Amino acid sequence: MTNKLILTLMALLLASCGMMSTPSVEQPTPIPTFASADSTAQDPAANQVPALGGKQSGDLLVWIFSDPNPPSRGDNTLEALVTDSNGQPITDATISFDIDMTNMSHGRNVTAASSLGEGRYSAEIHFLMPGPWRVIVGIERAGQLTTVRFDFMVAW
Ligand SMILES: [Cu+2]
Repeated sequence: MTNKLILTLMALLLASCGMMSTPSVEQPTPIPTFASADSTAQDPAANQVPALGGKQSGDLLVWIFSDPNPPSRGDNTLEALVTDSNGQPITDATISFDIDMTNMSHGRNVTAASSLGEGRYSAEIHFLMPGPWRVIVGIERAGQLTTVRFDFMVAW
């Protein structure tokens, strides 16, 4: 099961590498202020307007948050909020964070996220170095895998 998922992820990564001829000109994705799971005050899904750091893939909307914000070298909490296109939280997905630098590879580093409920998923992430990083959020649901990529800068 795990090996199958990893192979699928690798195949998707290879496919996306082949399709993107100019990945280096991509603008880093700003990461919005972290909102903890028990804070519903600024839930970006509530008003159905994509926040900074939010992306759509198929009928899924994905936001990424970091604590601290901006993400910094060392230990960070990454949180993903996943909803359908109507802003309804997706609570039954299996979420993973695949992180690496975009200007050099630090090898494979995939962390399974824990569900916090209400479409929120969280994991502890360690950034080895400051600089340009990306996280590929893997969303596995009903046997289907969707990946959404976010590029951002990690501070000192
Ligand atoms: Cu590095």
